[in-house]
Amino acid sequence: MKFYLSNLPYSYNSLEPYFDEETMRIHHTKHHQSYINNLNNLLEKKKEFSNYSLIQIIKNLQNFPKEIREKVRNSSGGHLNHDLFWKILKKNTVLSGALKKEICKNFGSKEKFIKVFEEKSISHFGSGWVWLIKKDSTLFVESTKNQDNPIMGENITGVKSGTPILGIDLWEHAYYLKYRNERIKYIKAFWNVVNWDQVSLLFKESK
Ligand code: MN3
Repeated sequence: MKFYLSNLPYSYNSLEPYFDEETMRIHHTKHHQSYINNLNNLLEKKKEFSNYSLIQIIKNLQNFPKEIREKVRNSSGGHLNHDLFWKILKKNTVLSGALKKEICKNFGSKEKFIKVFEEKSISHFGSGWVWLIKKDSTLFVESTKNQDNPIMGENITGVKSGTPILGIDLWEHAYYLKYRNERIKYIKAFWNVVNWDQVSLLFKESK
């Protein structure tokens, strides 16, 4: 097996009461695991891609045969998106420093950024993700469908590409056990578990 599920850097109950333990456990061990299993199964049949890293797969989807391209797109995106999502979750961190300055420069204030991000999340139809994306020297918010990621490129996702430094999972499996049909409550709760230290690190590392 080429790709595998990493342990979370925290316990399943550590984001309570905002993200509940049962959702975190199922989301990580079942949903994320199944994207990895699907990806490994697809690559098992296509040995010519066995030396591709996850990023190489995602950035070169056009190289995959048409009959498996959509499946590779969904499973590789699902793996990468969840890896990022787990990393940017932690309670009790504060937005500060260079990232805060950049968010204020691009959106006006932290509050205005949150408003833009929430509006994008609320208006997104169906499953997908909303991202804070860095591209050159700007930050912007975009949503992608299903398990697409902004690094796949505009010709695949239909939205402006760039490096995601923050993202929210808008699939029902991310919130339905606790928040049921009230996606808005989950989106509001998300701000209590954003790991701003990690988002700052991703901001600094991305070109
Ligand atoms: Mn998910």
